[in-house]
Amino acid sequence: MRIWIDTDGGVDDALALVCALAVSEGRLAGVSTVFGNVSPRRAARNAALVQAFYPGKSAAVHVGADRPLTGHPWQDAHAIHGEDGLGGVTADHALAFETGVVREAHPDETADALAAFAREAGAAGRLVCTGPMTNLARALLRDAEAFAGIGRIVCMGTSLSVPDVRRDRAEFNASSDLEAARIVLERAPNLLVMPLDTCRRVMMERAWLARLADRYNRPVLTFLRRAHAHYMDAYQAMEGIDGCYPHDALAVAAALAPGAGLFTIEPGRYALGEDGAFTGLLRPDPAARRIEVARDVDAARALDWIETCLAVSAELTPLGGRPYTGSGKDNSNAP
Ligand SMILES: [Ca+2]
Repeated sequence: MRIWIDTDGGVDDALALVCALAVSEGRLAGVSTVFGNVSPRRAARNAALVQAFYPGKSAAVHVGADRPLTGHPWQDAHAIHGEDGLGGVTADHALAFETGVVREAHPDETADALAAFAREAGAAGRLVCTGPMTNLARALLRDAEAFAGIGRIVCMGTSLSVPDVRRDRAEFNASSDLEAARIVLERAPNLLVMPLDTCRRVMMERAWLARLADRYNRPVLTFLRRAHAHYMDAYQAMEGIDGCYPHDALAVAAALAPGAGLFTIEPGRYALGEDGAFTGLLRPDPAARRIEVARDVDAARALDWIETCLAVSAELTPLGGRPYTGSGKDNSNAP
């Protein structure tokens, strides 16, 4: 299995990366970043940082699209994920990561890197998109054929229902670039969509994460626990829960552990809602292309799968000391 993660650099993205690194024994085929929770540059730094807990194994992080396909302005999600996307922990760490890991590039070059991965990996390729779908849409527009043989594409985004009509949109990733999401639904082969409301059936409690961080006692676990503090505080304020939903890690689970029986996956034909609280909603449309959707999840099994990933991560990462190698300078604080 060859794994590529396309991420927008938030807290659940960091957990998703850790899970992907666990499944891939600490080495991904590549990472690309997109605007969303934070800027794509910031997201690249965050992805490099997570990989730095696995010394000597960092894959290149390609900086991708910094705006939707329409070019319209976008809103980040710092209120939920923190200014740096990781609950402020990056400031404390005075982070360094392996020099040369982050590749500044034109969004077209990053789209081409994604397509090159799809072409080379073929049936072994697993592409997981955990942010707005802009990079994948760009890649499909430029070289759809490259994706024809890919093993699986999983995108976290869209929603099957409107959880709360007071919301200004149905889901963040799809609504942040609706045109890109539409292109992905129309063209991405072997596509599985992981909707928000399915993800919200898995509650990751603060005490659960704290317990695992203590049990597995590695810098990467301490980092995850601390990065989640702000995120969980935000959910506590918004929804009164003492935890959060591991959206992006569930997308990774669906792509990398299809035999684990975590999800109820059904085919369907959908268009995307475009107005207000319905923006990014999956609306049944008999004229649309058939895709697969994770309609339900076994929450207990999903949490067990994440725990297994954290246990494996503990084995893969060094105990104590600075987890970082090299001395990459932080020059990407700007959102
Ligand atoms: Ca994300």
